[in-house]
Amino acid sequence: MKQQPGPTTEAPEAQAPAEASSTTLEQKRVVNTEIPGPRSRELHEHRKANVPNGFGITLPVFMEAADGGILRDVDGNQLIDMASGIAVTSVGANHPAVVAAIKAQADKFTHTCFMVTEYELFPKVCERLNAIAPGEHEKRTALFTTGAEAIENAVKIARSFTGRSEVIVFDHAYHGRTLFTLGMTAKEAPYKTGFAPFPEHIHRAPYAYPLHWRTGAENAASEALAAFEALIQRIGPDKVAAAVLEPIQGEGGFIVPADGFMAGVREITKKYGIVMVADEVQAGMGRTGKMLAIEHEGVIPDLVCTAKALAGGMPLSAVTGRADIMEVVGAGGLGGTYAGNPLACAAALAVLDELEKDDTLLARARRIEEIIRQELQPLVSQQGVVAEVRGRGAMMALEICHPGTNEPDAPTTKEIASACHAQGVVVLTCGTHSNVLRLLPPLVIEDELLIDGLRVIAEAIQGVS
Ligand code: PLZ
Repeated sequence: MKQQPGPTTEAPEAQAPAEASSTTLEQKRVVNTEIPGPRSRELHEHRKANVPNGFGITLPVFMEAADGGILRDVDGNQLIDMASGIAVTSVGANHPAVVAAIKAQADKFTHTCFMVTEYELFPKVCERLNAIAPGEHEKRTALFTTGAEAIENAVKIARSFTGRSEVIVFDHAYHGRTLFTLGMTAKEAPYKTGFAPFPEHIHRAPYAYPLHWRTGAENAASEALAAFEALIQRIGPDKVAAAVLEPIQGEGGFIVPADGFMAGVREITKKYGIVMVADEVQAGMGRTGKMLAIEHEGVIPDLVCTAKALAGGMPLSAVTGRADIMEVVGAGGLGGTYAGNPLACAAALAVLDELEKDDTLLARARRIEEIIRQELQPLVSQQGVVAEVRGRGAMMALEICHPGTNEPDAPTTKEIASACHAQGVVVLTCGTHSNVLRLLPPLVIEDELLIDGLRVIAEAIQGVS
């Protein structure tokens, strides 16, 4: 066991391979201690004495450096990052161009508040997002700080535009932790426990979840759409302001909707003058192999919410959409002290440059899907616990069920995740029934490291099967 001096000490590390210019940590898994190691355990005790228990923790390990596909902890272990801080560090956690952009802007100024005096970075980010969002129509973008804030503002804008009050969301949806977005979020524990009452005027429709559709996957899209339209009829079409949905559901279980479902939602919302809002907070910004996940569906939503990977870890979110909708809110109706913070905007411009450079990173996302399917698809069997491998690009998941059934198996999922953690692979779980193992590696992870991580996962699964 190797005791490291502490989190503030700069430990020089193995040299980066010459060709990988951004890499400062050797891209290799290293497990020197038990995980968590002694120093992490010590720091975790300090945390417990100071931070409320309400902040959950996947893996109580403290990090001192992150780079490429590696997270290095304070005990000198190098863990493989299959989480990207929940789909945030897609270009890597210390991309040189992003770091340089943040430093350069910090030298100039850290804040003016865009509602007080202006700076060019803000509209520059908006211009880029206006070009990225699908559709040839004129667009506007409003910047905020968190994903939840973007969703809340999308709802405010849709209400303002339609003059209607009601909002439709879907089963398994996750939209945030603020009170309104918590009302929109489906899963009860741990998110909603003890926090009721939730805001009214939120209605829930089924999401076309192929694996669990009661009458069979082939009926998921048509029956879910019929239920959606019936719900609109029950509420009254002239009362529904917005339908908000994730093009691939994230926290709910990495659910890729049945073919035709998104297109159907588009058609129905158009028919009733309902604003369609795509929540791309988790799936967006290159994660799925396209800039936005909705592009896989060929659908043009009215509003698109982005956050997470947009600014490579700096807090920034956006609502992008049809100019006629976005311009309805009067001056002063939108904002926030930190909305579109200059450091975050500088980071976002650097991230967007990286994501738009020759399709390299988007192609990486698609390659990551190929590798994951190649390594993990063979685990799907009637006798095993892996019911399905699904997802798009670098947003992939395994649904864990009791063998030969579609019954969610949360304890086994937890056991697999723990086994991966012990071997130095940071995986996350998700799903309404906590039975989905999700993989969100940074897009810059090297093949060899990814494969090492996937083999650890495969072994962990074989260990419980
Ligand atoms: N919409 C689709 O995935 C955030 C939540 C982590 P914020 N998902 C990670 C946690 O347990 O708090 C998310 C999302 C989708 C909205 C959000 C909310 O984004 O930036 O966390 O507010």
